[in-house]
Amino acid sequence: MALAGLARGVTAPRLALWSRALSSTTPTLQGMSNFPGANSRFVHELNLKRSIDNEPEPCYQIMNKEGVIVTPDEFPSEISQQNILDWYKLMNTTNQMDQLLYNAQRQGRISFYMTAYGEEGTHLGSAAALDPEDVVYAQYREVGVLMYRGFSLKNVMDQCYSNSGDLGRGRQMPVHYGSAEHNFHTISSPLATQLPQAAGAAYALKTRGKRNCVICYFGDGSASEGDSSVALNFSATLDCPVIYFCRNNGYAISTPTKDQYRGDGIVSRAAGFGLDYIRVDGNDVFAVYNAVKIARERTIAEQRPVLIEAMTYRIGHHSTSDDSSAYRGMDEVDTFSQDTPISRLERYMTNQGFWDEEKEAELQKTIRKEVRKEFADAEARLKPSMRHMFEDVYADKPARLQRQEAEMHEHLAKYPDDYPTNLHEA
Ligand SMILES: Cc1ncc(C[n+]2csc(CCOP(=O)(O)OP(=O)(O)O)c2C)c(N)n1
Repeated sequence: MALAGLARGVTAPRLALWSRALSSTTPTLQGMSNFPGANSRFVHELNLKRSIDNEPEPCYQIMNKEGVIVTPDEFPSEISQQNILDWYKLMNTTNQMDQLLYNAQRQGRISFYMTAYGEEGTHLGSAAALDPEDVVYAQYREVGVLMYRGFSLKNVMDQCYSNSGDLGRGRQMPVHYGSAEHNFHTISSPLATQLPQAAGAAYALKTRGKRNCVICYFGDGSASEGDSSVALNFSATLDCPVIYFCRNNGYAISTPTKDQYRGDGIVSRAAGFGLDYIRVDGNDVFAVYNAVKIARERTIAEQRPVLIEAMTYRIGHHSTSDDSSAYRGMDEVDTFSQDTPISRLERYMTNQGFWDEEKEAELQKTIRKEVRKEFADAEARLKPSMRHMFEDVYADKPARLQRQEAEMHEHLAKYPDDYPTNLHEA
């Protein structure tokens, strides 16, 4: 009867159903509170807990800095030597591509760029554990995930050059990749927008009965956006098959993590929202692989979201618009540069006897040739036709867009010397 007074507007039969549902799911145990909001033990000592007394979440690792497998039983036996060589090549390819495109921006040849130095282990380890039909929502520093799925060097270069080969027809800033063919949603600059979208996409997979999941990458800085909490809560309450993959690289541009949060990183938030979780060494590609593999199995089988926090370090500047020497010392960068996902994997391969200096030199030479060729081709390609500016938003172009397009053409015809229209496709 006490309930009746609270549930205004609810008819008696429905109320009876509610109370039956409540009593069947919430056993009234001796000494347990039985509130609808939480079922927990009663205690009789006053104890205002200090969150800093909690032990920090451990960090899962299989391979140490020296490239030694510290827990052989944990090594993913399905990963072949060829897989490892392919991962290593792709990590180095993104590295060389980063160098070239970063410098190209400094020379004014492209407008913007972001490197992923030091975070290659989070890309390859996670991408390899997914199914190609799993849906990716990325932040912007995860190009290796997309390339693992088959997005080519040409695709990358064309996008960064905004040329006629760009799948987005030059309408996005460089590094804002997207590819329907690779189940990779187009990057958007406003931080954390991808997190609630990922929960929604995962809910859609679930309602369609697909045995796939969504993976959503984000940085420690994005985790401070309100959208991040919204997304974690929606994904948990709607039982969504989604993996939230945080790359905790120590910085959000110039804001170090010590100014970003007071809790135990990002992983500690998972339990609060009811997600399963693991913290992993992001520089250990095998540990990342195992973490994503188990997360994927769990989230699909049990329709429970998972949060993975991969600990790593952003070795490069935030982007071409940043000079990180203004807010961090070179000694810190030097220290972290001694132990990267690439150097660790190289040590592993050398320890295992299938890599040496000669092979390394040969690989770097091959990659340099491939990267330079695609770079030169992309630079030589024409820009997209200007008509694309007015396409692809509406199935039928509205009258006002048709008017604007006609105005643009009139304007270009009036001032032909002021616009490099000859660099664009017709
Ligand atoms: C809503 C919003 N606020 C601010 C920015 C500017 N901004 C771009 S990247 C960035 C830092 C993000 O850091 P983090 O999520 O840790 O990713 P990281 O760059 O370290 O990979 C900021 C503040 C933005 N793009 N969107």
